[in-house]
Amino acid sequence: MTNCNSVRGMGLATKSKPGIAAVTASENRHNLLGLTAERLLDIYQRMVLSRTLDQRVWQLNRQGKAAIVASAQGHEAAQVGSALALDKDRDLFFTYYRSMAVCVALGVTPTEVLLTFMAKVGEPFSGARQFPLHGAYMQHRIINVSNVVAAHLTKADGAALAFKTRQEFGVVIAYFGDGASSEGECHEAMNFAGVHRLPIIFFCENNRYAISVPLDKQMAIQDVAIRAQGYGFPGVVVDGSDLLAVMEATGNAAARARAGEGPTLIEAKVERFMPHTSDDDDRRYRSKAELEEMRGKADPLGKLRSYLLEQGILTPEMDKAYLAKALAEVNEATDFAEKAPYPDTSTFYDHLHSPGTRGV
Ligand SMILES: Cc1ncc(C[n+]2csc(CCOP(=O)(O)OP(=O)(O)O)c2C)c(N)n1
Ligand SMILES: [Mg+2]
Repeated sequence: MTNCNSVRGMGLATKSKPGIAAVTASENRHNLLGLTAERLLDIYQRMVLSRTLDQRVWQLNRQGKAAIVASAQGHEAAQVGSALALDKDRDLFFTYYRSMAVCVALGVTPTEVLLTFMAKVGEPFSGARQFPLHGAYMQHRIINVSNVVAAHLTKADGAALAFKTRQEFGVVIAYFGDGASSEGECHEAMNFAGVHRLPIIFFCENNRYAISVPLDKQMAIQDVAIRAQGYGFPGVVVDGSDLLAVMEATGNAAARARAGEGPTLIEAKVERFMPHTSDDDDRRYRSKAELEEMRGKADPLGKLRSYLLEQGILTPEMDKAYLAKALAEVNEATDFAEKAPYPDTSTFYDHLHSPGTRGV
């Protein structure tokens, strides 16, 4: 870590075991994190499932069956890696509109994901009253307060303050984008968290765009992570397309938080493979060449797949089987969600304040 409290990379690629002269990073990386081959394959399958589901929601949107999608394609390693580096039974996940892969990682099923995008009965976040994936799914400890950019960060502080006050040693992770980091509420939340040394991880998925606005029109610095200096806690830059690097950074931040050392800002550099949402046309502000280059360089699935193949953990046959399994699950979920009814108008006032209660 440098003097300015901001680090770039987490050291995984450079660590070596004493006495082993030429240990390459690729031989060692998951062992260093204590991840077994079995666990890695499970994580990879969650990423494959998230990508497959995400592609399906786009198809449903184009068929007029899903109102809107904010895609996680390109963000999967950042989202899945960070979520799975935490304790799903103890921590709290304050997501934002692009967090489909966080939800899939934590166990929200493909059927539930499609029910939320199609606003059908059985939708678990808001009873189909809200934007997809918005509301709360407390069984999975997921809270998605609002579509208002950065508005959830102060609420995430509140949850972290509760953890601290009750001495529960839980950690809050709050997900947001680079554009959100320019909002006043983001600064207020980070300042408060720094002052009170809250057990919170601010997890910024920096995809270089806030809709069509490029990063250099959002901020005059290179890394969002640098901002942590102003609030008195570490800022970490991590390659958000590298699952293992994300898991290490998030694990370290969680350990700091649980030890009472306070917040960490993690900036995961990612690429957004799709337009901002299904209502956006990104051909108006970025070129095909730019997109193709980033898809080649920063595909989290491709990177993890190569690593697993290299390590002999995955074979091309297994890979094919995983994709087929994900597709079969998503097809089954699609059939279910398409047949599911929309909420009956007699339930209009249900779920307005909290799922399962009458709002009036
Ligand atoms: C307070 C507020 N201002 C503007 C919007 C409209 N809006 C929705 S998403 C978005 C861009 C946010 O970009 P970023 O934080 O980088 O997240 P990304 O979508 O890139 O993941 C904007 C401006 C909003 N929802 N809330
Ligand atoms: Mg962005």
